[in-house]
Amino acid sequence: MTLQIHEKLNIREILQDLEKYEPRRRGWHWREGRNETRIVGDFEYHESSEGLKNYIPLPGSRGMGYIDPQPDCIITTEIASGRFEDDIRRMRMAAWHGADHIMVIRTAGQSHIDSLLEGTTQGIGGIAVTRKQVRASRKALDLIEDEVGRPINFHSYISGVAGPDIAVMFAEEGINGAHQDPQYNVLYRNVNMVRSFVDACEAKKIMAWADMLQIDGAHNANATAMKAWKVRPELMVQHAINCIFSKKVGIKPENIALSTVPPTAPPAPCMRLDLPYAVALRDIFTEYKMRAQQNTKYMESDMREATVSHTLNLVISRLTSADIQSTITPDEGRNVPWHYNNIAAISTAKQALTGMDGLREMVKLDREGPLGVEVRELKERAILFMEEILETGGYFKAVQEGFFIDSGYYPERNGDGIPRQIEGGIGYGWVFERDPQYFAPVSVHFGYNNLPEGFLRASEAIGGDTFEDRSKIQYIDELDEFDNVNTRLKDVEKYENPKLMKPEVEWKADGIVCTTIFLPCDERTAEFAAMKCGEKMGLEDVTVVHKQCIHPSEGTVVEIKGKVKFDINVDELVIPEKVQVLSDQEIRAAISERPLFVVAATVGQDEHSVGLKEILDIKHGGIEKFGIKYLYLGTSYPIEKLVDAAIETNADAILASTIITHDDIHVKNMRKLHDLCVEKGIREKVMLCCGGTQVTNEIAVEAGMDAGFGRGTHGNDVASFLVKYRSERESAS
Ligand code: Z98
Repeated sequence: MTLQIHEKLNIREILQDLEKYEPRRRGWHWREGRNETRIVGDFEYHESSEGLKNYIPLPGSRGMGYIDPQPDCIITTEIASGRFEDDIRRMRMAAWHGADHIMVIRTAGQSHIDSLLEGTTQGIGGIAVTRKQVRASRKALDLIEDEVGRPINFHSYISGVAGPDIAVMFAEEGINGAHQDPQYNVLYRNVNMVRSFVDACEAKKIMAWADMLQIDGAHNANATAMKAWKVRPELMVQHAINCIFSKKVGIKPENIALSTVPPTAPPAPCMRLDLPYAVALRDIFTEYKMRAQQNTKYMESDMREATVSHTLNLVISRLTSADIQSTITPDEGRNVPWHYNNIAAISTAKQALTGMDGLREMVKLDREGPLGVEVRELKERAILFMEEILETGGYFKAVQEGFFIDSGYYPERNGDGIPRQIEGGIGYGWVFERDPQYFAPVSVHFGYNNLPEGFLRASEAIGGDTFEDRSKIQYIDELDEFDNVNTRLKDVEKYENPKLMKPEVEWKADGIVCTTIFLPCDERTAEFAAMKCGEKMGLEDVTVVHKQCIHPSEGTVVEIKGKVKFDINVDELVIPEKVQVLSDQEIRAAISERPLFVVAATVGQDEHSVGLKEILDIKHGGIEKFGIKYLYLGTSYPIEKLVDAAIETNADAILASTIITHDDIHVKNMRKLHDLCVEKGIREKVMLCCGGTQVTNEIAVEAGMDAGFGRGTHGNDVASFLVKYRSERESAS
């Protein structure tokens, strides 16, 4: 099975024979060709990696030959629609834009689930992770990575009391990376701390076998703390605990990644706080990898604000280092995981990292000044924190005393940390010392195992375990007869016909659209007025996803989402044939070989000049940019004089603009222009083009023009036409 670029990913084919599917590889994959100088298009890159086979480049690449250089670090996107059949399509789109680390966060906190779920999907307050979802996603990613020509890392979460079970399933299914940090369970999910650390030994051991990359959970302290910048020393302590613990269990340091996050965002003077923190981390954790998370603590529903904060975070990544660059969109807060916002965040990372390629070769961090002082202070605070943990009697005691997520800047303490009881929490009392006879017949296991005599490996006792013999993996299909992928696909079956579609945001054919509305009133009134607008526009289930006060009484901008009921039938659309526009280089080459001269004016009693000037002037990419020379004669220009000017200057073309349309004056003017040219004997020689807001190519051609240009026309459209039409006419004559 291979993907065809012009065909949609077929989920039914993915599901076919899924019970037999074997992931093609295990382990994490870094981008290839880093640390090499690379030429892409006209440029040399110093911090890039191998390019993609298929990709969507940044919009600005238009003037640069549509190049799509790939930064050196992995780019992450979190995909979380809650339906794996829809997630898979988003993964494909994300990969084309440059993501090669796909994290799937399930809508039901995995830590709330007490065992490995097989065969279950929805119905328990969200989506839990199941083998079927994981396998289908990995199978699709195997195809997607072939399509883009770069391995894609698939990632999820190993947490809660079912952590070790999940780890086994992930290892079996070729998951390449996971969050695993026992501190996360303890602090945020109140899993008993002893249980959490014991389970983590087993989970980490399995991750080490599967060569998975591990991300810790320190960033959650940042997101949870009242004043996020105050917990910087604690974040370092959390990183340290999980790093050294993981290393001792057996994960190799290059597979241990710190989930670093710049702790603040504007309006804080964030660089002065975040940069020293980033430098201090890199000073201490030299042998580990840096997963640079985007700040989420201060992310509201405003895309623009999130993008600026993200970009500032990316400056830090380039000034220090990042092995993985994470991206997140405000959608998490808005509860609308849009496909295109995933892409927007990936593109922000790709754009900023590429733009700052080689920055460190030119800009040096000055450790002599305030940066050095601040870095030293942070490290000292973190070390003092660690020492106090030891004095208190160790990590468990420290947690019990509420050391963590305290909003004081250590050694200051505010007493508002999250205390957990050593003898309490979920799973308390379920840790037992291993009996001397203890024996687990598995090939990967942490700690004591009473290997029977004559056995080299414990799993020999059962003739190999699932890591050694995949045929022993029990694949259980979904058991819910009402809510499973097949029933969900059936509900949207008619949209498998590519001629039929509906707008969508989250799930296939969900009908959701998003609209931006400005209302000239205060914020509260605007919120309700915007919902009313949505209803009047025929939307259902209207909700506000974002609002921003522009002025307390003058206005508010509101973004709403709502559902449309209708379908779009492609067969009913009138789609004019797409005009193939020559590239800028092709136009320039043709003009330099044979110059072209045009006369231009806004004709009749029409004073509009802007549109035509945009087409002519070099400033806005007008035809002048390609070397075409022109004579601009002004507005309200008589058609007779325009034709005379063309004769006098021996022009190759006449560009006439006509905006006013009452009484069909635009059509009459075009006819008159054509007729006059015929009368004066130049119609065969001169190309006639007319433009205006109500002009279309069809109207213009019918009125005797060679081409018409309407809204959205740029200089290159006109220049391309002139070049192509000139040679077409010549070869026809
Ligand atoms: C990120 N948006 O990292 P539940 N373990 C750790 C975690 O950080 C998380 C979970 C488990 C963040 C992701 N973090 C949020 C260390 C989640 C998930 O039980 O499924 O919620 O655990 O990019």
